Amino acid sequence: MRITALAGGVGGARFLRGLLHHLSGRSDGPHTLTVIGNTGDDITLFGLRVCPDLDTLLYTLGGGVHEGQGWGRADETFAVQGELAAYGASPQWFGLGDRDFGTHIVRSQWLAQGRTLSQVTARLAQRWGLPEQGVTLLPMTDVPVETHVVLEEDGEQRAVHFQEWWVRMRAAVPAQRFVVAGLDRAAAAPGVLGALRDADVVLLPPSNPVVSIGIVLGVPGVRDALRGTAAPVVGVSPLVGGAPVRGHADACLSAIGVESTAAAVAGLYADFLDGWLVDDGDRDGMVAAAPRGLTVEATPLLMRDLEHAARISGSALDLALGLA
Ligand code: GDP
Ligand code: FO1
Ligand code: CA
Repeated sequence: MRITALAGGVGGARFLRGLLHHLSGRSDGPHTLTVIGNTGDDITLFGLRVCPDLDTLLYTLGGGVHEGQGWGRADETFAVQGELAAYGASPQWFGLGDRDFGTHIVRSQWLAQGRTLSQVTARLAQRWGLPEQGVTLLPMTDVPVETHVVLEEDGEQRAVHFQEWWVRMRAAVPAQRFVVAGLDRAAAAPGVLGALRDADVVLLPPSNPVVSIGIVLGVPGVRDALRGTAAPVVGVSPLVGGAPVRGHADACLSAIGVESTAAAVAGLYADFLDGWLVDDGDRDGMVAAAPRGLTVEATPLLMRDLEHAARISGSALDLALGLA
């Protein structure tokens, strides 16, 4: 079975790690998983290209992630950051560990040598053992794009990088809107549209619907490929009991004028979504407001550990196979 998934960082990575665990126990293999990762979070810091969502996917699927945080490396040290701080180098609000720096250094070196982000990501994925697991990780585009957040302070509008809003401001300043710099010139990376068109199943993990999935959907051709694919498209709600499990998805939804409900999030995908998995606690609200033609199922959606994530991803996959 050829499975294709769109993904942001922590929510996407944990779900997909669960999916691989689930697939390893199925008898109908072999299976391949193509992951289309969000690159809107990317940022250049200290001259290095940092791709937080791709790295979260690499580290999580490769067994090197800091489990408590959900991003960054396990067993991390911060000697380089200390040296940078001693020089007064900025920014100091974004924590980069020494092991993580290794990824950014080699990525930046390979990009400077003229390789595309797809080629670089494929090399990084080899180091993390993704091909052996049947996983291909594709950036959504090879063109550098960056999500910026428009803020209004004292009647003046200004835009900051998504990471500054998310990490430094903790999303506490209301966002007026999100602007993805470079997205108009961005073409889908090689393999992205084909992976959606030729899939047997397309899954949307419980990633942030605005600044993760929403950004991937903005890449020219992606939305059309999802509308056109013969594969069932099934999504998993990132909201549990009407609230995000972590992060600031509610602040992102409110910025685009969408309620923080499982039904409203499904509405963002209504033109291509076939199945929608919601948390048990959101079942009643969902049944009342489900877009027409959408098959909805409810189950506990908290990914407490690998076993829970595997069960949830298995439910999403079974829902999709029932619609194929
Ligand atoms: P990010 O890029 O690191 O923010 O990660 P994603 O965009 O992939 O996922 C973020 C979303 O994952 C948030 O909106 C969370 O609500 C959602 N999420 C995190 N953990 C869980 C969980 O255990 N269950 C569900 N259903 N959603 C989760
Ligand atoms: N998140 C934080 O809240 N604080 C940090 O200092 C931080 C550093 C960081 C470094 C590398 C990386 O891959 C991710 C990092 N994150 C950090 C997470 C990241 O900012 C966001 O959670 C995602 O980009 C939002 O999707
Ligand atoms: Ca992200």
